[in-house]
Amino acid sequence: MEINTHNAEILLSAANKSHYPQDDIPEIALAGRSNVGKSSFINTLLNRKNLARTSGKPGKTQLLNFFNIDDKLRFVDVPGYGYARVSKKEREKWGRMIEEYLTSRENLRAVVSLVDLRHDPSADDVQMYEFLKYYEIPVILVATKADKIPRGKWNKHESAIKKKLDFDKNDDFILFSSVTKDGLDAAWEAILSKI
Ligand SMILES: Nc1nc2c(ncn2[C@@H]2O[C@H](COP(=O)(O)OP(=O)(O)OP(=O)(O)O)[C@@H](O)[C@H]2O)c(=O)[nH]1
Ligand SMILES: [Mg+2]
Repeated sequence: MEINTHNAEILLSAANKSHYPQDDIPEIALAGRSNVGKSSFINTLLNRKNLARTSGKPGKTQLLNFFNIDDKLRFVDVPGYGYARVSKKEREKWGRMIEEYLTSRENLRAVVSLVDLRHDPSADDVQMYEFLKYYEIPVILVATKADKIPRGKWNKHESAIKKKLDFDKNDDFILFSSVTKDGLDAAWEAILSKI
């Protein structure tokens, strides 16, 4: 499929089902810990500086943000999990919002699950991966911030992440950096194979 990535815009932000777009355009959702680089991933794939707003302030993205790409594909930026400085009540609200989307959205083709290449996946990362496997949602695992690890150590970090997640070798695994753009082509290839 030919997609003109220049033709990208934020479409809407949704708190629940009633706000989701009503059509058959395929969606790829981005999930991961707060600050892992979800919004940066979107910006890098669309070659835009700040379409999906990024910040040093974790927990900034609080709604499901739908991005329209050339009327052929949507990215759905999901609020980050594991941010300690939000109340329990707020965390539960996020949980329900994310769960509702992931378990009932027919447009969803795959989830790009982002983890930080530098660290072992957190308990939340493991839980998210298990959740996606349980619901049989195709996963594209993206290990971000690869620029912060010397290339010679990438393999070691990749193995540690796969081990901790009990990674399914049928899922895609992509080493990625929004700074160097490593993994950009592989990420697009994986996404286009799912839609
Ligand atoms: N060095 C480096 N920094 C990155 C990379 N990706 C993201 N960052 C930085 O990490 C911080 C968080 O990035 P965001 O893209 O806003 O993270 P997010 O996952 O969208 O965060 P929330 O919206 O809070 O859930 C920003 O300061 C980014 O510049 C990367 O590949 N390499
Ligand atoms: Mg974000």
